[in-house]
Amino acid sequence: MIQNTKVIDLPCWQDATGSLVAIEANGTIPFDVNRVYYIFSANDESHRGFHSHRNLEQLLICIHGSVDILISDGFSSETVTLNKPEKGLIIGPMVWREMMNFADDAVLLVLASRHYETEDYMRDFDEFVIEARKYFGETNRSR
Ligand code: T46
Repeated sequence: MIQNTKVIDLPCWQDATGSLVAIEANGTIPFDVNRVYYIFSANDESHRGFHSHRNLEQLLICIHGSVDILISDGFSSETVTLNKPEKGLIIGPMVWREMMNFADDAVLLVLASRHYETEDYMRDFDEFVIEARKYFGETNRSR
């Protein structure tokens, strides 16, 4: 996987009456949740994201429909399809993301570790690659 990202199976309780997914901060996901937002009414022409975050940690879940998430750590990239409510994608700091191929009925739910901070966004891909390579290079060296 791309560094600082992880696909997780969310705990799901199913019986004849339906299904329930529960997510606990600092349990199921490794951070406090300080913000929740969701994206809907997108379609297959919608292309969103195009940024990284310096500090933010997030869990993305497509709770209805499907969407592709392109993630890059500045070295390589990968596309993860989110297409079921019990599949989550954790994205940590210094990961570029783009969201595309939204199904018309897609609802992308995001649990975020921090409040909305415009200064946390990195929107220039070339600058992101330089900073991410420094960041992950240093992270790798300290392992
Ligand atoms: C991310 C991906 C997955 C707010 O006012 N508060 C918020 O918490 C957010 C997330 C957005 N906004 C405003 C800022 C913009 O005027 O909503 C508008 C659309 O936001 P943005 O263009 O950043 O949306 P996306 O879909 O490109 O990116 C969002 C998140 O911003 C980002 O953190 O990781 O979803």
